[in-house]
Amino acid sequence: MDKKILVTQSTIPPMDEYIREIESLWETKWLTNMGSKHVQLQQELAAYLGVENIELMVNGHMSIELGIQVCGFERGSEVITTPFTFTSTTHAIVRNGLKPVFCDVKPDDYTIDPEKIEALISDKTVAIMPVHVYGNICDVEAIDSIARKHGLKVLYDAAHTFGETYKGKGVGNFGDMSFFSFHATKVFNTIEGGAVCFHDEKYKQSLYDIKNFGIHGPEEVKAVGGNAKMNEFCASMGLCNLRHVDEAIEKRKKVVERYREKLSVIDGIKLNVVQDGVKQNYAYFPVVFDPEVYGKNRDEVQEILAGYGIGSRKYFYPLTNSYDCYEWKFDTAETPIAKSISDNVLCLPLYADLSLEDVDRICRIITEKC
Ligand code: T4K
Repeated sequence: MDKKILVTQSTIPPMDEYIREIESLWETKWLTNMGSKHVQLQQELAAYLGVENIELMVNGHMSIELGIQVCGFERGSEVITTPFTFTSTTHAIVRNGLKPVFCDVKPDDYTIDPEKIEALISDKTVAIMPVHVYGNICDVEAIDSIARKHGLKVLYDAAHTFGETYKGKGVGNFGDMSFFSFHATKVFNTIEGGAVCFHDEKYKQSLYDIKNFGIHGPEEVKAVGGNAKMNEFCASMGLCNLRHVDEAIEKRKKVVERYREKLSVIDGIKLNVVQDGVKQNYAYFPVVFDPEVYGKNRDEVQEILAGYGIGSRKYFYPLTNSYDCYEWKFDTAETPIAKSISDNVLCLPLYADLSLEDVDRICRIITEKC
């Protein structure tokens, strides 16, 4: 039986490094509630990401959900977003009592198509929520100018873009807020975790309140917050992983380069775009199959790979505008490019420790189509 390869694998530090990091927790017995690890990680991440303001959260999803919440939009307002994303983005909008309005994506990088945004703006629109999907950075300049013209907030789902820069600027600086995920499957992980990066200082207190019950002191509660704190064990994992993340991204780069070298010559396969001005993090390796030219469809390729013990994932199928859990019924035909990408894309295995021999094996199977 061939060695099993999963679609990704968490990057974790050497065990003794993590144990050293958490040793002090046995002395202090301070396990959560913004302890020293939380404080340190928040500072180190602000520096690494090159952002002024950051608030750590329990996971990426709650970062989005609570980030939207502190904006204080009226219930029933509309948020323009894309359906080509993980469940979380659209759920976070809906769980805030807001209506998602779906905009199609661009065929080259699968991010929101700015040319199609303005037609979707109504008197109920309050924000645009684009997704830097696969680490492809949205057209931040065009989105910014539309948002300014119409007085809308821009909230980026930056879950896939840890450490990326655009024209030398940390990606967390664009728009009003950016939401990061530090889930186990991400380029940088804190086991579970996430963060909100934001410009306006006024959100500092409200984000803190919302993640910590609105407690200002032992006898003082000033806001109706919940609990979305990152604990000290997760923060410790983050501190360790941050020391190794550049090395991990370098290793991912080598994997991606090998995939590109082997797969770019195959007809009927479209590889992810390489964007100008972007320092990439090599988060995902999406491949879009054209069944007419390649001779097999995406599902057949996934099945063939699975036969060799190789995992792949249809990130992101189905589109979120096909879900029937929302009170509104959307039509995926309104976002034809997103539909076509979602129907044909397959993310191949990618993680720092994936060997180039394994990449070659995966590419051989795809090249030989059997
Ligand atoms: N916005 C976007 C655009 C996102 O993609 C996500 C999350 C979010 C928001 C929300 O952020 P979080 O709240 O999750 O922080 C995964 C992740 O759970 C999810 O974080 C991620 N996006 C999504 C794209 O993928 P699954 O269902 O694919 O995970 P799972 O459990 O099938 O794992 C995939 C592979 O990863 C496994 O085959 C092996 C490996 N793995 C997994 C886990 C859980 C590990 O090596 N270690 C692990 O601990 O959702």
